[in-house]
Amino acid sequence: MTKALEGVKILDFTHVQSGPTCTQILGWFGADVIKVERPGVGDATRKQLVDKPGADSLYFTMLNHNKRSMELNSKNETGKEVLTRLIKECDVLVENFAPGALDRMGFSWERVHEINPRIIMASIKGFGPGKYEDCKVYENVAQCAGGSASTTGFLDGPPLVTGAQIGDSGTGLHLCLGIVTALFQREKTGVGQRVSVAMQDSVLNLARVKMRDQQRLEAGPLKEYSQFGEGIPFGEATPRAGNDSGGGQPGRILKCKGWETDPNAYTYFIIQAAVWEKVCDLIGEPNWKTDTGFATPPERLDKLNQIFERIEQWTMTKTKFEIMDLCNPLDIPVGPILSMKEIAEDEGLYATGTLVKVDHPERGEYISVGCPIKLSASPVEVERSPLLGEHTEEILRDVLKYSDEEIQTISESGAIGEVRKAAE
Ligand code: CAO
Repeated sequence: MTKALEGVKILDFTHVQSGPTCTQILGWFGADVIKVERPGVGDATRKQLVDKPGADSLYFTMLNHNKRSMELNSKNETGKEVLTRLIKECDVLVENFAPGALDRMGFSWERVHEINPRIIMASIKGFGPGKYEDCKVYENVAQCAGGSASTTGFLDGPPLVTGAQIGDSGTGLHLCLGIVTALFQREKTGVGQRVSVAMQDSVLNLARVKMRDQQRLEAGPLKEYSQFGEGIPFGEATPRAGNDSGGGQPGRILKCKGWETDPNAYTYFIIQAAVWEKVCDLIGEPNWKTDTGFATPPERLDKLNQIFERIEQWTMTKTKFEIMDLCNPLDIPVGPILSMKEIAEDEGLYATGTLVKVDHPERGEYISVGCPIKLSASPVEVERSPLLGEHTEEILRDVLKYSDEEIQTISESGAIGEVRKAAE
C-alpha cells in the first residue's frame, strides 16, 4: 500500500525535540526524511541522557524514527554546494536552529526560494517577531511564556510546568500541519511558501481556554473554579485551578485503594449535572439527590470540598480500575491516573501501534511511542532511527546523483566528515 506522503522529500535540518517530532510524523506518513547533521557530532540529543554508553540515547531514537541520516558541514564551501543541490531536490526544508543561524549559513528564505521556488521552508523559533525574537528557547521557557505555567498548579503554590511536552512536541505538531497545508496549496499554485511557528504561540494555542477565562474574569468571578466555592477572591489574571476541569464541570483527582504506598493510586472524578443522581446512589448518599443545598449545580458550588471528600471516602475503598468498571456503565466520567509503567505494560496499546517495540543495532530492543494519528489508507511502520551519517553516501549517490569521483572529491573537502558504513 502506498503511503500518504510517498514521493515527498524532506530536508530535515532539525535537532533536539521540537523539529524532530514534526519530521518524524512526516516520515511515518511516508515522506523521505533526510536528516542533515553536523559531521562527527550530529543532533546533540544522540549523546544526551545516555542510558547505554556508546549507543544513541532514547532521547534521540524515540524522536527520529523513519529518517535517513546524512553528515554534512553546511559551513564548508563544498558542503554548501551539496546543500544547494539538496534544496533543489527536496519539497520541504524543516529547521529549528537558533534565530538567524540559517541566514548566517547563507541560506535565508529568499536564497532558498531562489534555489527552488517550489520548496516549502518550515521553521520553529521560540518567539515570533518582536522583542524576544532573537532568544533561544527550550520547552519549559515556552510553557512559561505561553501562559501554561501561570495557569497550572495549585492556587497556594508556585507556577508549574507539565510533563507533556507541549512546547516542543506541541509546536512540532503545529508545524507539521502547516507543512501539509502548504503542500496542499502548492498542488494548486506550484509555488512553495514559508511556514513559521513560534513555541510561545503553540503553547498559547493549547492554553486557549485560559485566555477565555482571562476575559470572563471581567464579567465576575469564575464560578466553576474551586476557589469561588471556597470564598477566595479572584485577582486580575486567570488563576491556577489545581485539578479543576477546564470545561466548567466540577472535577477532582481523588485517592483510591492503595494510595498510601502507590503514588499513582488516584482517579479523576467528574460530577456533571447529568449524572449527579447516579453519583449519589453509587456513593451511598441518595438524599443528596433532592436535599436543599445539593440538588442543583449552583447550590453545590460552595460544598464541593465536602462532596469530593465524601466521594473520596468511596473511591478509597476501590482500585482506580474498579472505579472505571463501576462508573463507565453509568456514564460517570472517571479516569485512572496511569503511570508510565502501567502504560508500557498495556498490550492494547501495542495492538493499535500506539506503543511499538523497535530493534536498534546499538541498543537492542526498546519501547517507543508510535504514530498517534491513524490513517486507514496509509499504515505506519515504525523504523529505527538512523545512526549518524548512516546514509550519507546513499543520499549523495541516489538522491543527488553524484558520481563516484564527485563523492570522492566531496569527501576529501571535509564536507561530510568520515565516511561511515551503514549498520547491518
Ligand atoms: N554544519 C555546520 N554547522 C551547523 C550544522 C551543520 N550541519 N548544523 C548546525 N550548525 C551550526 C549552526 O549553524 C549554528 O552556528 P552559528 O551559531 O554559527 O549560527 C550552531 O551549529 C548552533 O546551532 P543552534 O544555535 O541552533 O544550536 P544551540 O545548541 O546553540 O541552540 C536551541 C539550541 C534549541 C536553543 C536553538 O536551536 C533554538 O532556539 N531553536 C529554536 C527553538 C527550538 O526549536 N527550541 C526547541 C529545542 S528542544 O527543547
